[in-house]
Amino acid sequence: MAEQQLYAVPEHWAANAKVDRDAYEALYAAAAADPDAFWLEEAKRLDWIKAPTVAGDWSFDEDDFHIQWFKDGVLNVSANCIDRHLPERGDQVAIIWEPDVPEEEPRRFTYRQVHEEVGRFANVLKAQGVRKGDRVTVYLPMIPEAAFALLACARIGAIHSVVFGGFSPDALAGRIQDCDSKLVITADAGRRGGKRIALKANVDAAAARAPSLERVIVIKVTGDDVPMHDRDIWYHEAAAEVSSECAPEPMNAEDPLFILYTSGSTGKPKGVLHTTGGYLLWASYTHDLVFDHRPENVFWCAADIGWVTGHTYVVYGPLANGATTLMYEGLPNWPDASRIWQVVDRHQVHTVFTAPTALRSLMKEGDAPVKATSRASLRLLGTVGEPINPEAWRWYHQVVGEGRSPIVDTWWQTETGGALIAPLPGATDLKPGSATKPLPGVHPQLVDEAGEVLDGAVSGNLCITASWPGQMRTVWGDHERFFQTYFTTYRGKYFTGDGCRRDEHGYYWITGRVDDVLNVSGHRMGTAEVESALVLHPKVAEAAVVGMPHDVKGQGIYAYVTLNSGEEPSEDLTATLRAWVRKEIGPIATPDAIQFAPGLPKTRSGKIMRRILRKIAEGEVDSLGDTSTLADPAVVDDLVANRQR
Ligand code: 6R9
Repeated sequence: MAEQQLYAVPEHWAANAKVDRDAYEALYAAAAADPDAFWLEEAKRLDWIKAPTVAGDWSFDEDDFHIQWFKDGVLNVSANCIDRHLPERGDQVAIIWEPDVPEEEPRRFTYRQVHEEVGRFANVLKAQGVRKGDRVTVYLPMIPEAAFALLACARIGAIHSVVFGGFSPDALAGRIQDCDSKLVITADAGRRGGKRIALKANVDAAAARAPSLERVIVIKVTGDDVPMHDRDIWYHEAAAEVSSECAPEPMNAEDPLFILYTSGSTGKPKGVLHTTGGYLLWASYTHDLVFDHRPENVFWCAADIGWVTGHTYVVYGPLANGATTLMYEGLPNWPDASRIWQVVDRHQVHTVFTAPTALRSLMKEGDAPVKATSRASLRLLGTVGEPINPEAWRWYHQVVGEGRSPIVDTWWQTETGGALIAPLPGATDLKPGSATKPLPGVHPQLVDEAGEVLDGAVSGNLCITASWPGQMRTVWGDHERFFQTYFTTYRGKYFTGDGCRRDEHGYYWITGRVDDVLNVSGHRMGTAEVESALVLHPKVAEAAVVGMPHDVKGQGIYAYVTLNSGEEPSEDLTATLRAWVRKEIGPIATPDAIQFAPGLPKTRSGKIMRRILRKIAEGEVDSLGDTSTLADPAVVDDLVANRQR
């Protein structure tokens, strides 16, 4: 099989890597044999105010359910990401910022400058009454101030909740209310691909539906004219009033660091909570191992800070390790398909870490835009967010990387804090499309539907049997939902929601979600969220949403819509409903196809049979399976006849 082709560790990597094959095996064995000793030793990579004496204290069992790591340790995340580097690398560039518009000048901040900026930002927050434990919502474009805002929250012990700038006012309002946040940090507007995103206007619209909101700090980015209300203050004005000296707050390892909302298979998005010590350790550990971190290398994770990848690999991991991290304001294919590789040349980037969807969209433009650039500085490539198809993998490896750079395909989730299954560039032979093997300290297991453990080369549902420091600790405000969602499908195990195959070499191949979560361009989207948005429209009676294969996005959104009686399907209505969902949730949730259906396939008990809807959306109309249990089997013929392409 072509996918089984092995790409051996390149010689220069094998000879020079921090962790080679033997070292990986030794680390894996050590972490399995004595996890507590292993993690207490690893914890030394952080700077503790009080070093922990215990590592993991956890149980996934219902009677005794709890997850804690390093619980008697005290530290501050921002001091770990900034202050402790000052003696040795105060003048090293910590953050390179590349603007949306290529003609504009990049900005660079040394660790010393980041220290000042973060101290000042922290004092602005304090002056607004923000205290340890308060929630601060961050709704910003990819600007350096976004990193400063996160680190400023961490410095004073406030809990940040970043909301992706592409989310609608409604989605933003829901996320402000859910964690009862009183303060939002935003910008007048954002810039992406030459377009404006009206962030401040969105906050104003959200405020009407978010009564907890008291204060909005506005960063001037575009200079757009925005109305300022009583609750609004300009960041630059507030910053002029305060000093840049702010002592970091001592935090217990289990104090919350941030909330990040993510989609599940049911209900509203969940506020995933990560805590201070375990999360930072996981960010540092995985960034170091998976990317073979060296302080002299420029590291570029192209994710937005609105997603967990941006948290862990733009901000926390690299800065905890004293790296130079690149933040890019814009889009991968704007102004043209050379942009990413031009940025690589401009900043002599060593590692690029991006999503398969971005690669597929660039691949469509051919090799010329890549070959127009040098990329001589590139040594390591990474992917995250969704399975990478072997074709895109090979293009990345051969055309972008010219065969010399390993690809680290990192599998993980918002819930896991950082990578769990990923190759190490100097240790792991690669197979295109496989995230390869678990990191030391990670214990994956495949189970069948009944929960039977599957050994050897098999496919099954992916569980993790033991806690790791970067694991989420709870769903904000709903600990019961945390337990129910992740620990009841297979008792005593963390269930990831992913299907997975393990091959004869023990390599893991993630096959995608087995629940009702879509992965659209690497973004998680609950089918239930899109359905709720659709049925809010006055003409819609019922909606069912499934995924469909999509060349660039990986998965597209296919919506079956039943209209209220008296309403007629039309192309106009299709456009209206697409715009409606965009407005309700955000552009990433826009349905790719809408099929008007007089009825949906339901069992006699009224349950929608999504299996059938998925098959039709996928075009597999000849393998619909058993439809005899349907209340009205005839609806299927109509659905098949009117399938959207
Ligand atoms: C980091 C992130 C998590 C879901 C996850 C899985 C999919 C992520 C992947 C991958 C195959 C990879 N996923 N990385 N699938 N190979 N390397 O993406 O977090 O947004 O929470 O999404 O993404 O299905 O369950 P998140």
